[in-house]
Amino acid sequence: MTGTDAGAEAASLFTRASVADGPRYAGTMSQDSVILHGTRAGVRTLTLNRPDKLNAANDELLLSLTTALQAAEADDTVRVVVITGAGRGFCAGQDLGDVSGRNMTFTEHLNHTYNPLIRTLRGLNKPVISAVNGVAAGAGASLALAGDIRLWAQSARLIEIFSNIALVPDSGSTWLLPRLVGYHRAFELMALAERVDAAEALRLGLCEHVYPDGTFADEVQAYAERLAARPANALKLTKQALNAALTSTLDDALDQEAALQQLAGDHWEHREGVSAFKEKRAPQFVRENG
Ligand code: T3D
Repeated sequence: MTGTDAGAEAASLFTRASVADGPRYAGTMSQDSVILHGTRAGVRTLTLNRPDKLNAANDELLLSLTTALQAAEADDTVRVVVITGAGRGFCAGQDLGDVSGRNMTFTEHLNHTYNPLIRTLRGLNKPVISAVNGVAAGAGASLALAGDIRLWAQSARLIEIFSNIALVPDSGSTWLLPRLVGYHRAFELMALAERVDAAEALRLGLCEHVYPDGTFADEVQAYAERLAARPANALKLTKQALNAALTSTLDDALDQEAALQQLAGDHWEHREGVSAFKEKRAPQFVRENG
């Protein structure tokens, strides 16, 4: 399949499904957009859509993705966000064709594009799944690592490729990767720009699950729907607690847990969970008015 065919295939998933037996994804979608949006069963799927360039990131894509994440946050019907790529790539990092004529320093560019994106993604009050359908390189690798849950297709691979063009890893890779694999393995992956395949990614803890390429999109949707049925307020507070704990002392984490537990315990979700346990039924955490 060529990149163009792959883009058309990704776009046609929306078109075909919305007229067939129940939409696979529904919602707004335009074929020329660099980010395709689709929502089904509380799952908002954002698809990077520059398949001819393995979804390499230009400014339009980066700013649109940040805006799309903010829109997902503001939409009460969205309970889980999935980020994936159209075609055979997830994201090949910065579009290298876009760099030379740029009217910004590297620092300005990162502060204008990648850093707001990663901050928005990591700060989202809803679970974000990085659905890594193919190669994730450079800042695309950072994006692949940044999700709360990382699901990989069998043929996906991750490359901390920055040193091939004599740059420093960015978009959060220097913060995330050593926390996942330790300083030394992180340095080696970055220094040698080694490819990490799906089996190795699973072993290293860079992803939670690997699925066959052929059923990947369906597996991701099914996983995301499981997550969407969980208590949204409790997951929001869990994210806040974990993110704060990543840089805090045990003492601070205990204080934080005590404060957040009050917010969780006062919420209707907690009462529903306890009632469901006593009544020996499944809890119902999805309500129209949140
Ligand atoms: O602010 C700043 O600018 C600093 C921020 C930096 C963040 C970064 O991400 S730096 C890292 C930038 N990315 C790269 O260096 C990766 C470059 N790409 C590759 O090395 C390879 O494409 C891959 C290893 C990712 C995949 O290889 P392969 O063999 O599977 O595919 P391919 O044939 O190389 O690529 C397919 C097409 O995508 C090809 O176009 P063509 O020849 O068919 O017309 C290729 O040029 C294009 N493409 C892939 N990556 C990029 C790209 N075009 C522009 N920019 C890319 N990053």
